[in-house]
Amino acid sequence: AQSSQIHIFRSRLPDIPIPNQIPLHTYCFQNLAEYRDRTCLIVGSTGKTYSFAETHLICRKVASGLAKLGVKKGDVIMTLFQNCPEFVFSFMGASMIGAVTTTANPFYTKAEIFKQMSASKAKVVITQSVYVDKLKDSGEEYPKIGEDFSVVTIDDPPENCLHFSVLSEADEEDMPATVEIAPDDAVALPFSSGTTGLPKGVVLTHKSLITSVAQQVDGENPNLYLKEDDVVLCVLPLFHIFSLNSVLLCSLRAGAAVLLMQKFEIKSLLELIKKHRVSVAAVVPPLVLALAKNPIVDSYDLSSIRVVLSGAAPLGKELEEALHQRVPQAIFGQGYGMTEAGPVLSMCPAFAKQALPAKSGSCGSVVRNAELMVVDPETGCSLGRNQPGEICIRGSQIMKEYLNDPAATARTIDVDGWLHTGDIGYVDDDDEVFIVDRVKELIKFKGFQVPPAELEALLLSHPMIADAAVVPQKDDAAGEVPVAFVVRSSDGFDLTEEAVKEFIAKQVVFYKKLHKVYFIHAIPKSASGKILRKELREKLQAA
Ligand code: AYL
Repeated sequence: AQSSQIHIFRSRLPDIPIPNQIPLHTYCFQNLAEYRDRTCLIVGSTGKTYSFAETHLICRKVASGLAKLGVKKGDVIMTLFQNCPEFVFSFMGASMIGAVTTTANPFYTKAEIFKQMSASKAKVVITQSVYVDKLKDSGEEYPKIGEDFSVVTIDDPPENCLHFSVLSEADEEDMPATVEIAPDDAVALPFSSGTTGLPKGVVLTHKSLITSVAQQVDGENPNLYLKEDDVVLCVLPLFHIFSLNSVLLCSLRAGAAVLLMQKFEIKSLLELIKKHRVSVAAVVPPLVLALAKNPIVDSYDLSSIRVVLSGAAPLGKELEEALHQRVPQAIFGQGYGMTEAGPVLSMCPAFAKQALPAKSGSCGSVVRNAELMVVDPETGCSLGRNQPGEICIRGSQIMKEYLNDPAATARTIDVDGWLHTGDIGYVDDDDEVFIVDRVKELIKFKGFQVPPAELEALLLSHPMIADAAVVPQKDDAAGEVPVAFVVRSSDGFDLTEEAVKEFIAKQVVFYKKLHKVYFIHAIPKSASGKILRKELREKLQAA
């Protein structure tokens, strides 16, 4: 019998007032007067620091400079770089004039960047000179630098590009006086494939991001307690929402310093942790693996670390315990998020100011001012405790929509406002969330998204491939890797695994590369033509 009862799970911490009627930059710098002279940003590679007052001033200058370049309210700018202070200045500067930042991965190929450029209609790209070639093409339909969009580089600008000083040295007093920003206006446009299909622009508004940050760090008893003297490690890329939200925006709001690292390299990471007394480390499971297993870790002083927050992919208990032995004083826990969810759904309650206990392996409990529901994927019925089903979330933090894609939006956010994650999990007797499986197509390589549909479309463009499907295969180091099942076309009899791998590798960023290609006679499909991914995954396990 179908039960009509709806089980809604809420945080064990009480709801808090959230000032989500103001713009994001106003919110993040709201307490500036209390910590103007404290360190806001530390550049790992050079040791250069920026105080909160300096950071705020440069953001305002960049806002003014962007306006002078013709960027108006609602326009999109793209950031295309590794972690650097200019990311912060650009993102916040854009927010100040009501513009939207789409954050792109600098390791993307030209084709991947082009897709994000055209979908987002970015007017300005802020980048490093080494990446400018990725923005050029002789193709007719390809937009031209200096004509169709402007390119600003933070180092020596190549031909037709501008130097970042045109932004950072603009007069902050020249800012357009009358930009009215509504809570429902977009501020960030990360790309995500969500539960199915190709990457889509995820419209995150001022209200969504303020709500999400507040759910983490605001109130009498913040769920993720960041102190003014904290130094928060920012080694995960800021173009991904985990780092952008839980590291950067949360630290700005809380007055904590952010240590920016361009990329993960174990020795310099350990050096910097020691030198700057890093106290909060946001990590992904592969980074936990490196820290837990690498013998050089033992010769470094990690005593400053008090919180290790892992997210973006499942963290094994054994792995967590292995690292915990090396950093025994730290509290370990997970955050669970999804770009579309704003992104945080649940956070370890042991990070709270008045800490609550949390079990190893749990993703914490649902954030405050939000509702979580678990639904049976077959029947759609709401499930009670300890029963695994699809995790759904509702609250002001979730995305407004997918950019220009009402159909995809409607598939993800239902008429009652519930966002369906495509993750299978349950809530236990202590209100802790456990993620046990994923029903969506998405593959996660070291926490990075690999959308199967994107690789399948590329495979199908190969003349010797008749049909293809891409599924995840478990991997110790990366969590999951993409592997392909390929049906050769009638003239494709001599198509090799190597050729297929190379064909894909040339067109995608490193983490989307195929690790294995299996040739089969037909891709298993449902009557309606949907790939039966579960069957393929089972084939892999049997192999
Ligand atoms: P996206 N455990 C298991 N799976 C996870 C976890 C976790 N802790 N976190 C994320 N995932 C998976 O959009 C899950 O399948 O955002 C989810 O639907 O790149 C998918 O990754 C979403 O991938 C935080 C903590 C942000 C985590 C995040 C996650 C951002 C990843 C802020 O504080």
